[in-house]
Amino acid sequence: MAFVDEMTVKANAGKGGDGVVRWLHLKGKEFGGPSGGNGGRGGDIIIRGVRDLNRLVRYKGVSEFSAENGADGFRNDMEGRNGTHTYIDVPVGSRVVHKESGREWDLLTEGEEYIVFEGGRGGFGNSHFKSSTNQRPEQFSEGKPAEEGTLFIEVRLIADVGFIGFPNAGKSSLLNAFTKKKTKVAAYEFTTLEPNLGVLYNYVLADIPGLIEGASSGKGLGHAFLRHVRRTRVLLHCVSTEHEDVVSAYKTIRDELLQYDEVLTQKPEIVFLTKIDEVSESEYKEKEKELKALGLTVIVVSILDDTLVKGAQDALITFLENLA
Ligand SMILES: Nc1nc2c(ncn2[C@@H]2O[C@H](COP(=O)(O)OP(=O)(O)OP(=O)(O)O)[C@@H](O)[C@H]2O)c(=O)[nH]1
Ligand SMILES: [Mg+2]
Repeated sequence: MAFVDEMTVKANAGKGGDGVVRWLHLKGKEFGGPSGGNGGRGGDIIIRGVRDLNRLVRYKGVSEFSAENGADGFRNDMEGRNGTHTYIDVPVGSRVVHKESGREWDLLTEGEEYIVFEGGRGGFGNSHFKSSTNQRPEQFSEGKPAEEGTLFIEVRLIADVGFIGFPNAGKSSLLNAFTKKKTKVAAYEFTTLEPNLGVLYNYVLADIPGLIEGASSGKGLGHAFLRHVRRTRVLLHCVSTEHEDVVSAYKTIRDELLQYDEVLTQKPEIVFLTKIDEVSESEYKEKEKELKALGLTVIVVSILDDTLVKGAQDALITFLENLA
């Protein structure tokens, strides 16, 4: 099933139950006192972080979440039942935005929860209004309306390293080489259509779809999936030796990052010059030199060479450790 990493839904908490007007019926007494109970509280809409990246798929086709209304009060001063809360479970890493007010919540740990829309308070029954001067109150109040609005939910993966680069740069091949993943790899562009996570020692690596020039204006797969590298500590930028001009290829991707959000360009970055087996030694050395001249940390790699793969992996770990 396709990965769903954003959705917009309407949600409404439960309305409070109404208070009621009731009278005590006591044996032998014609007029008992007031006994109308208060209404119950309406249920809340609560967002909660869960460790299930694919959770939003389950909500496909759901356009509205509602919490239960509070029940009206009863006779004998009985309060109406509170409405049940409704939980919206979102993958850990998600950001939820209340569209109307702009309020935001980040759910970074499992079980973390926030009330986004509060249920209405129950109204008062006539018992509540009893006083020395008002022995037989006919008053009651209605339950309060509930909060409601539109939520935009966006999944942002939590990973240490985000793989970025042109399609076909060898990102997924490296993820597979570094971790036990068996992500699809193929000799055409946009093989990867949704993010993949892998684990290298204690580090989580996130491989995302490729970017191209103009991705920010919708070219290729667009650039919305860059949300998945927002929370990463490090960018691993793959530049293939197949580019005639590696410096311009590098800068094209950097520019797309900038178009998406400047914050991404401020993350520590390590550059992998990939597929060095595709060109002569002097050629990749020249490309490596050109990239290094930009002041970048550059590691050369080919997935066909185990020693280079191991070296690149160690370089990445060292890079991460030096940040800590
Ligand atoms: N010769 C050679 N081919 C490689 C190397 N790394 C990857 N490839 C091949 O390059 C092609 C693309 O590799 P992928 O890992 O799918 O590239 P990607 O960057 O994930 O591509 P997208 O998912 O489309 O963005 C595949 O045919 C790989 O087998 C390498 O070091 N040397
Ligand atoms: Mg890929």
